[in-house]
Amino acid sequence: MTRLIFLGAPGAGKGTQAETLAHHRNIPHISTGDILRQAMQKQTPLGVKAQDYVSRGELVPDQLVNDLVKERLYEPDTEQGWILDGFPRKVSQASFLDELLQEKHNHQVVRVVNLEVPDDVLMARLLARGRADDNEEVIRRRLEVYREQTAPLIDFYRDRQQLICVNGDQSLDEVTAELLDVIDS
Ligand code: B4P
Repeated sequence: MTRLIFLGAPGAGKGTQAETLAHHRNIPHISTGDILRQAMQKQTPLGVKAQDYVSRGELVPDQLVNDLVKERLYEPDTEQGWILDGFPRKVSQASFLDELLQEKHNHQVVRVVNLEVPDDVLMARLLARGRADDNEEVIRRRLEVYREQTAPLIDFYRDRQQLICVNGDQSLDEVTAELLDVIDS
């Protein structure tokens, strides 16, 4: 059973690798960023609430993302496993997820992959992608938010012996190969 969380800075390759791995394992790839972007595109109530935060590079309020993750993890296609990409992004979200997984899976251990990539490489990748929130000023803010709010999760999961670190500064195929190697070991 594959139940994985992908951590990593903006541009570390979370979305890219989570998609590849989910396809490989035939399990759902659950990206809070993708769900928020779809909601923003369709201008749903969630999308309207999220828009301003995402465009400034800030995190969307916990209540919004917690609710969407809970709803998604209760869909039937998650029974054979799942990959969570971009959630949790704060210790408060990790605590929420703990409670949810205890309720859903009786707290079986989930593994957490941290993709490690230097800041200059992150910036270059995101500028090259050029999504709406990929301009230099917003990327700088996303990196700050990552350092302040998300990076503490590395120690949080390391202390609980759930953390696997992978070098994300390699070609796409090399990162995938290393990931498959470590999650199967
Ligand atoms: P996300 O969609 O999660 O965006 P991201 O952190 O920028 O990473 P992403 O997955 O898109 O990029 P990847 O590294 O794969 O979040 C966007 C926003 O949504 C957040 O800023 C926030 O506002 C909100 N949000 C999401 N989740 C939230 C939560 N839980 N709580 C609150 N708010 C939340 O790839 C980047 C680029 O690098 C791509 O172009 C890719 O092709 C390239 N790349 C990847 N791997 C590479 C490699 N090995 N070599 C060369 N290029 C590579």
